[in-house]
Amino acid sequence: MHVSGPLSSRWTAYLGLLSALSAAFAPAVAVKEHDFKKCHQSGFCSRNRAFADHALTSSAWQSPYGIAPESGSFKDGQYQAVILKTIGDSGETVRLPITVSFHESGTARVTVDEEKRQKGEIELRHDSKARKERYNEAEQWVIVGGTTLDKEAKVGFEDKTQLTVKYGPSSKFEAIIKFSPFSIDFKRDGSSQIKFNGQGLLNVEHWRPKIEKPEPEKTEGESTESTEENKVEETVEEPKGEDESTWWDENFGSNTDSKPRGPESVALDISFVGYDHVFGIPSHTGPLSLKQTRGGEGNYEEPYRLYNSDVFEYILDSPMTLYGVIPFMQAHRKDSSVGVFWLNAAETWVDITKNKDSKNPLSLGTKSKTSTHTHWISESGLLDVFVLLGPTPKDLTAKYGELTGTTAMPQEFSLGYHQCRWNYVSDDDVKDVDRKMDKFKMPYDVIWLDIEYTSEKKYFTWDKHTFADPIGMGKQLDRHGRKLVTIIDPHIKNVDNYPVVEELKSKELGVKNKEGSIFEGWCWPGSSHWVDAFSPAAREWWASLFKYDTFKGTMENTFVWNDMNEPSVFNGPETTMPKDNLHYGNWEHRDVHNLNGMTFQNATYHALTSRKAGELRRPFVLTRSFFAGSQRVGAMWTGDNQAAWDHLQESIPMVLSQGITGFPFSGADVGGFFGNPEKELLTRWYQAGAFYPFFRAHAHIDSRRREPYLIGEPYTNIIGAALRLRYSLLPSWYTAFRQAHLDGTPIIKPMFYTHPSEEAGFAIDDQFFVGSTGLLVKPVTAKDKESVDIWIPDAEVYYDYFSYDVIPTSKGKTVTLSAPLEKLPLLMRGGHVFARRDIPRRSSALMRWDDYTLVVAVARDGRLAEGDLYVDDGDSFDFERGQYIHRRFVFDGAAKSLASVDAEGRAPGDANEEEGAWMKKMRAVGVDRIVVVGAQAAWAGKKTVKVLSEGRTWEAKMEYTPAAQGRAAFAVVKKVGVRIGADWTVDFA
Ligand code: NBV
Repeated sequence: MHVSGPLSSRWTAYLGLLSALSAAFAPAVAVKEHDFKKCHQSGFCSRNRAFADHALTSSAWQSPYGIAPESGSFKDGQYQAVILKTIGDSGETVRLPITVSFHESGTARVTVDEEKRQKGEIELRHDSKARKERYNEAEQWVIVGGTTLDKEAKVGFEDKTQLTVKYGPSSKFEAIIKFSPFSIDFKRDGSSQIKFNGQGLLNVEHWRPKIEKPEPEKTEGESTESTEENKVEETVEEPKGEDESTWWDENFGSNTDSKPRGPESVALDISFVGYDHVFGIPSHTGPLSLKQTRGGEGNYEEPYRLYNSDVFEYILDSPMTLYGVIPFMQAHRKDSSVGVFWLNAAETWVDITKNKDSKNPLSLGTKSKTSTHTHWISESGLLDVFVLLGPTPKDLTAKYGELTGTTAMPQEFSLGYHQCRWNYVSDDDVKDVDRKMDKFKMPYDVIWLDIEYTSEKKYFTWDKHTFADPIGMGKQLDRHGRKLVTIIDPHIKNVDNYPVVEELKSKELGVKNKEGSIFEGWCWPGSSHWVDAFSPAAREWWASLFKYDTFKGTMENTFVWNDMNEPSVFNGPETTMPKDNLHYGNWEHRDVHNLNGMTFQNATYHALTSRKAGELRRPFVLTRSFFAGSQRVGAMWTGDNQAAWDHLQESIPMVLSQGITGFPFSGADVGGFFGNPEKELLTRWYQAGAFYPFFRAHAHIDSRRREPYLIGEPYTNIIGAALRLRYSLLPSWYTAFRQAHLDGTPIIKPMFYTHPSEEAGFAIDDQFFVGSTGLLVKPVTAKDKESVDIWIPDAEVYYDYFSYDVIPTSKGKTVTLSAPLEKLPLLMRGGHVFARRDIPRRSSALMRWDDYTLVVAVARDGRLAEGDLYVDDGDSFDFERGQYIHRRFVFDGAAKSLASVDAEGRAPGDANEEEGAWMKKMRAVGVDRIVVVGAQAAWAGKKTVKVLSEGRTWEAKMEYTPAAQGRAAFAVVKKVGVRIGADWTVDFA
């Protein structure tokens, strides 16, 4: 291996550090914060914060940006003009073309570019091969719809100072574009919601040549920091006092970023007028309702950072960046939600402040209400922002879903339980775990292989000693419909006689360094190269590696896990790639960093669709790093958490945050990655994890084995019950995924989302609803807790899921629920019907033809309860051609009946293709039981109900249990005898 001295010693040091940490591991260890930048260590962040400080404290401040009115034109839903940035007192200006687009979907988009860079009229330093333009391809990766221009958008008013455009549904939205200083005020129904540049923090760092000046005489002892060729830099353009020290190169640790294009950040203040809660911009630890970031009690000192990073042992309650980024923020107040989507893939920081005082000169004059001011700062690229005016949280997730796409319909198995650890050490080990799960009656669907299955960390190979017979292993799993997930990382070992790296090099498909030759860095395998998934040729080649006859040992039940795709580079700056590395198209890594993980997962997703000619199945790819749009190609998890109670607790807001920002297929490592969870913690974690959309247990290589059957009684039994609960509810989970796929609705939903009028619920982030089932979950996340306090958002009746007890409560009350270890606090909200499958089996595949149980939770007023069930083959894309069943269940208390109708009003045979074998078989699957919780007293003594379906009428047995000691009356109809795919009515009268 060709390793340079300092690298190799740093590598040794890293490994030393790793093993020292793992040997003496206690979960209290925390990230080395100094390995990651704070704002003051990031040149563009500190410049923009300083700019903001100046603007916000000087009464004479006026934003130097103004639209040249004569440059503007409005046509077919789009306004185009040029913003002039005035530099200092010189009167000199820089031209910044602006486009404001109004879309039929009701969103608006503001894009600001820089003419000189756009035209390539700049000089790059250091003979750089980088592109000259501001990065303008993010939309090609991210945006999939919702941008058809709204030809109905109309200019309402225009003079020399401003232009007003009316747009959106019934022209309820309005954008007031003020020319000088430039600002935009977005209104809904006549009142301001979102303001751009209201505080005057817009900043586009324009291109300028570096002026070299001879080095001034030095007095002895004085140091010259970060200079190149013994020269100091200065320009004539910027106002005095601006910090230029990081314009041309920037150091962090031992790394120097060469910055061939000089300073090029874009920043903008975005105010949410009258809004006191903002949510989104994952992934961070901390509360769902984001904190202020400019200091003060209980606030952060640092902006939220958005820069995909492998943060080793991340800490809680912090604005530090994590592995993935979604720059989508929602603001919420009573009955109103609005949002912005900042489409920029470069390093980004977001400051948040809230302002209550209307007399403050900085306030926006919004009476005494709180407004939230945000300051978005990106290192490079276009300024490109989408504005969503709501008014409901659901409108926001739907519009965002239109723009960036929705969750892919998952492989059905992937909603089951996943058993993972670093590492199952051999194929025998895997087979043994598989058998033991059966022995202990623990359902599971997937077992995972981490990096140790490979031969010396060479992906697409197997360690022949430990995994001598991967196909034999795969076949054993397949016997119970189970799957295998193998890890494949983006770093490719740089070693002789490894065809994968040889091809990567010879075909020139790797990421390049700033000189244009293949980038070499360090990761698990030692010296490595990185596949450049931005390149179409690289993606095509990547796909070829996954063919069953190329990646030998894999078969139809093998799926893939992409880790380390931030990308993690052990010897790189902040454990990632140098920003001056080059990707396909000669874009600098700086420009595309936050997209990197998504492009890699995307390449793997497409690879899995072409493993064998004629086989087209839904892929399953788990990713650690992500960006807006990743939801279209798989699932994510929250990375390397710790086996500690506070990490369990934090997992809930983190997963909720993923849901409201369009990437709901998410979960945290159950049990905690680092460390060894005590038994109670592990048990509670399974109870919570059973309600993550992605439910996987995982553990670090140095942690003790903790497969759920090892823990002993009573824990094993309790965990088994949590697993079986998950499995029985799989039909409802799958239905929730379908909804997410259709319109971007989160799978688990926080209170502000389901009850946007209830202010007391806006900051609650430790309880949630599941899909539209009405199931309200409040996991226990603290040690020795035998009860939880749950907030009840409305006046509906709530029943305990297990006992059918009626929860004594009223709207807005917090009630205490008893929650001994064996009990997960789970309530059913009245007014819902949901589907289950109650026969416990080893895997989801083995349940697929099982009959259903329908549960009706009768509403407080006894009237309507509704719900739905979606089912398809869970594996192919035939659902896109109508091969699915989607039923709607309506319980009508007045009519005393429960009916099942096609949820989309389709008659049998309406599918746009003849019913396939799956559909025919599925239609005949039955509804075995109906449980009515909150049954009417009038049903007492009734022994049968009348069933009508498919032209026949018959009677089914019903057992009625009267209300007693706080428990609701309930009725169970047995052997209902209807088919799930048919229309039917059960008459309780
Ligand atoms: O591949 C090993 C681990 C993996 O188990 C974990 O889930 C990832 O987040 N991987 C990180 C690399 C090393 C972590 C210390």
